[in-house]
This record gives sequence, C-alpha cells and structure tokens, in this order.
Amino acid sequence: MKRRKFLRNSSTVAAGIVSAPILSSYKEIPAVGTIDNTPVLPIAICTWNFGNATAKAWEVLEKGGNALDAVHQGVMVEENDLSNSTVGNGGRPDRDGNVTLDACIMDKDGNCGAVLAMQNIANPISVARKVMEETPHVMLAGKGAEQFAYEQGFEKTNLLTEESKQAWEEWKKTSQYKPIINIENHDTIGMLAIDADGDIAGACTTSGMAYKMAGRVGDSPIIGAGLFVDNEVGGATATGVGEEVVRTVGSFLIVELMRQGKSPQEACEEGVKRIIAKNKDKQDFQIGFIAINKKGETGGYCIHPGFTYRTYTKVGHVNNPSDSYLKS
Ligand code: SD4
Repeated sequence: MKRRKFLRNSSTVAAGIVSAPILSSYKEIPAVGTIDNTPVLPIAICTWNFGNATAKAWEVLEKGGNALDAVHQGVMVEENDLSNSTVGNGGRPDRDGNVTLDACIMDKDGNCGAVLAMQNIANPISVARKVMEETPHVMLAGKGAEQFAYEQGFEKTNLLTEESKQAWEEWKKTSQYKPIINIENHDTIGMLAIDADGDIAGACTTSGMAYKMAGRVGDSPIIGAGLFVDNEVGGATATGVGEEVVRTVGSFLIVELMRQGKSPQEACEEGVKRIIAKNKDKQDFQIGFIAINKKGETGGYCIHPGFTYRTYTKVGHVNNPSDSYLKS
C-alpha cells in the first residue's frame, strides 16, 4: 500500500479494541463494597482485564514493595505472556513483519524512561527503566535502544511467534489497516500504583497497532500521552488509537484536570471529550483512559462500550466495566 493511501485509511478507520486476555493464574477476590467509594491504599490499577498483571503488582505492594517495582513487575507479566498479541513477546508485527515494542515508566519523583520501536528484546519496560536509571536521557529509539539493551545484559529474542507470523501472512492478502473496535490491536497495558507510603508510579507497554507502518510510534511510550504521573496529584494512562491520544497529550491533560479539582472519573471523561471534539465526523475508533488520584480514588472512561480496567486493593480484585461516551 502506498504511504498516502495507508495514512488516509488509518485516519478514517483506525479503531480500538480488545480481545479479552486469557487469565489463568490469579485468584479472583470478590469485591467488598465499591472501591471508588472506599479508597484504600495500596492499590494497583491497569487498563483492560489483565488480572494476572494486577495480581503481580499487588504481590509486590502487599509485601511493602514500592509502586515503581509494582508497576514494573505487573506489566512484565503481560510482556511475557505469548498469548497476548498486543504486548511484548508475541505481539503483532508491523506491516513488514517486524515486532517493534514501545514502553515507558515514571516514578514518584517525575523520573521517567522510555523505549520506542525497539526490536528483539522481550521486556521493553525493563529497558525503559534502565534508560531512566542508567542514562542521562528519557527516550531511546530503534537500534539505539536495542544496542543499549544488549549492553545492559538483555538477550536477543525472536518476538514473532508462529501464530503472529501466520496472522500477518493472512493480513498481507488484503493489507487493509482496519483494526476492529474491541476485537484486536488494543490491549496495551497501562498500570498505575500507589504504595503504602502513598507514592505513585506508572508503566505502559505495547507492541502498538498491529500492521502499523515501519517506524510508527504511538502514544504508549510518550510521557504525557500514554502515561503521566505527578506524585502530588495522581496518574493517568491510555489505551486505544495512539495518534489521537498524542494529539491531546491525554494522560498529562487528565492529571492536570485532577490538579484543578476534578475527580479521576470526571478527568477521564473530559479527556475523552477533548478527543471527540477533534473528531466530530469520525468516531469509529476506541480510546480508553484510566486515572487515579493521590487518595486512591479511580476512574475510567472510553469512547465505545467494551473497555474495562482492573483494580486491586485489599477490598477486592475487580474488573470494572468502563462507562463510555457512545452507549452502543
Ligand atoms: C498505540 N495505544 O500504539 C497503542 C495501542 C493500544 O491497546 O493501546 N493498544 O497506539
């Protein structure tokens, strides 16, 4: 497909969505009361129904671990899950058949690190953390990120599974860039946590939109777009068509709205409405935001029904259906 045609298609039909991840190992704990109305700390929250990831984060928090370790270890569960075709190892490739991963992480002090379009490394979130902790930079991209990862001891891994390869071969027959809302391409994990000390951290990791153009980077590794944390206020993270989240600097916007007094729920709703306002004639794509404030109150909002987010506190491990701008 020619670049111009591809760009036109992607802007008119790009859509968000979820193939619900298969959850096997976490234990479902019934919610006691409503978490939103009963803020309790510590807490871990993530986009979509990634119960294994929140369970891992909770394991860290319950032992007194900090929020940064919780989100790091939590999202790694999905990076390592080969059945998850939208995050880490086993992620869907770009249109040339290369799996390119995006991730970022942010701590309570506003330190952050990110890797963009990195190939051959199974845990981009760990490399993002190394960028944050071991370099004077915030972002490393492509070959530079991969080279840095090898220098830090990460192993070269083939990230294209047989299943992903077959799906890509199938896609090539039409080469149509048409992600279907809530069916494929949109299972980025963004996670926020508050630890027992009340400190907040966040992480976001994805293989990006399936069959994207080579070199395309979405919102997920962009601090302020796919993820933002301000320890005085709260945090937010996003999933869905990254181009739209970047255009509104969505996660930063939501944190700033909370700073101005909005609840996490109100801030997420306003974030989605800003995107809608820029897309009056085209709403056939999905965006989901989640947010948490310093008290541990949470919120989530999306464009199309179908988005959910997980919360894990001592009162329950819950998959929360998100309210949506469009009702059907
Ligand atoms: C991106 N926001 O690369 C990501 C895709 C996504 O769930 O959220 N998938 O645009």
